[in-house]
Amino acid sequence: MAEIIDRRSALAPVEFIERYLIGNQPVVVADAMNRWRLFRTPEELESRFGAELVQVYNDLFDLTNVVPLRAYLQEWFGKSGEPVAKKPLPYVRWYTKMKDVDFVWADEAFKSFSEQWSLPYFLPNSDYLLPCSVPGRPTTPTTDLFPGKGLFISGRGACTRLHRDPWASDAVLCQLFGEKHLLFYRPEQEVATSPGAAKNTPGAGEKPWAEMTLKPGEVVFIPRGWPHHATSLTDSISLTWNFVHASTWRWFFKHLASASASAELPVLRFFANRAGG
Ligand SMILES: O=C(O)CCC(=O)C(=O)O
Repeated sequence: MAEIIDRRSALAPVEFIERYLIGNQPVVVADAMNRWRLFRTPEELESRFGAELVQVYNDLFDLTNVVPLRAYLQEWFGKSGEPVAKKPLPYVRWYTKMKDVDFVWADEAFKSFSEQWSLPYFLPNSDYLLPCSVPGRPTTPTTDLFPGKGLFISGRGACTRLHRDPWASDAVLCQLFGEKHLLFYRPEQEVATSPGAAKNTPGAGEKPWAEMTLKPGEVVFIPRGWPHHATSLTDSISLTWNFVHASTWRWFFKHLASASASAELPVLRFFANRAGG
């Protein structure tokens, strides 16, 4: 039988760090977005950012297009019936800058709503290795750049296929609108997760360790090394970022010495060059 992922409220940062971050366990926190005043519907999102250019990906992380957000919402949101028109369904991952390349980034949009949300209270507010922060100085994804920080905007049926996050990083996924179904596999489970691998769809072979539905207002913590697969059960808007906290430095350094880290160098360099000090 599949495991049940812990669902917590009033989760103290000390407990989060020990039990989930160092302990490398997923958790859902139900009350961390209670005070956010961010857009909560596709209509609000469109009226604010409809004209902005956004990055469109396939069901992994291959960029396929750049379009005005309004064009994506009009084509892929509010559809009834089976979402079979196009496979894989396109998926907007509107990331902020994380590489030294000229591109379409979400930085200006994030600046414009930085006062309408806050660091989820259970997360550490300083001492990050990624982004590289000055020890003790407050660091927050509301105003600081983090790798993989962005708005994930997906029509019903769009997926992010099975993968492990890069940089030996942890991630949080904050659900603003709609519902997502998530499958989690343990890090030691042998599942195909290399980008582009045709096989990295769940179902064949290993069974997931846990599955869950993420609902609006909930934040799920996705720990380093855990293969995971996400399907948008409805049209969906999430806010997400990745990080490496000093408390998990051992795993980060071990990862840097591994072969897969070399493909991740552009992002690591970008953050290394920005490190304050
Ligand atoms: O929400 C999704 O579609 C995928 C989220 C995810 O895989 C991640 O944040 O690492």
